[in-house]
Amino acid sequence: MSVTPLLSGAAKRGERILVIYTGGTLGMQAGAAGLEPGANFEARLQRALDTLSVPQQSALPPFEVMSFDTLIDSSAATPLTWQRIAAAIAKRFNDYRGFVVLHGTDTLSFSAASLAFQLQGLDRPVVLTGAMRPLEAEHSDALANVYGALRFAASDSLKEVAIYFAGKLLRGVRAVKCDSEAPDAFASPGYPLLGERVGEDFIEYPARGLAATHRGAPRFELASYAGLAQGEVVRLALWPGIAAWQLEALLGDDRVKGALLQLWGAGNLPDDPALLEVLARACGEGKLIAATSLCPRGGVHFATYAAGAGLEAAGVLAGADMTPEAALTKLVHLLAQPMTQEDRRRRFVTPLCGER
Ligand code: ASN
Repeated sequence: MSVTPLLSGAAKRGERILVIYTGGTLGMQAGAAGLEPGANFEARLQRALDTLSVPQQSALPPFEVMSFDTLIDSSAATPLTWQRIAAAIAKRFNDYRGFVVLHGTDTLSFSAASLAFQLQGLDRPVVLTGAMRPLEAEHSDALANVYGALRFAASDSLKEVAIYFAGKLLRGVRAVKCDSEAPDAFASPGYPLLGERVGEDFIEYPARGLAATHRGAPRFELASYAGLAQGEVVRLALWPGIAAWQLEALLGDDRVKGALLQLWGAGNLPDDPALLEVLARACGEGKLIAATSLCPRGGVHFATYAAGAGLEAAGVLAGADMTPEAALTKLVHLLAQPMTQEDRRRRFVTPLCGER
């Protein structure tokens, strides 16, 4: 991994932003089988930035670019990818005033959520962005997204993991991809915007930032995710007609250490005691099982309906209004930590970085 200074001028390292390029459509070029991550990214980015207006160029903070050795379509990301991005930031943390991570959009919200758990207590911005169209494509959103991400990454008041996309600054651990085609592809259904671009202004809403207790004093948790990258945490969304043997087939495997269930509405599942039995058995075996809602807004509250009342007794953890991304990456993160199962269960229901 090399770090190339761009627009560095006389700025000292601690005044610069580090841009970490991991792959994704933003930097893709046509290959034999379709779009694939392209090389020479630094030079291509510089060419694109040269097309910005003079006031925009002078508003850009100085930055350096670092490219991952293996550039991926983010559909190929695993928990190890999340670990590598966090490690790259942690290693250089004190050398830069902020970080921009360029990432494919398909799993960008998973990486953002995972970074929020690994890089707890941030005292500077970590902003992820990507694009729906490659940098050199017609009507590309790539340059505008990189420009906005750099502007917010230079903020003195943003102290958390955020996503900048299509003019919106979202809390990373609250974001979901909600469109597979339009440029405005991300939303945070359970939390308001942290900031936005209005014309040439980049506005922040600091009152919506993380509570002081959750930021300003870095306390990174960088455990190995290697085991978790082998499929130890699974995810299952209910469907009408789901049978207990199907749940058992997924949760009964010894290799499974944790699971995210996506339930109906406020936390309901079909009226079949055998389903609850499978869940109770898995929890009893020490598996970390959590539930969120299939609805993008609201959350799960097991006590609301009789249909959900058995879940708590079975040992299932309520994910409240967490996104599936946040709940799944939190399960991975907690299972990677050297702590007791009781501590994992307690921390799952405790807000760690604004995720619930
Ligand atoms: N498949 C791409 C990726 O996630 C999609 C994108 O970046 N727009 O890498």
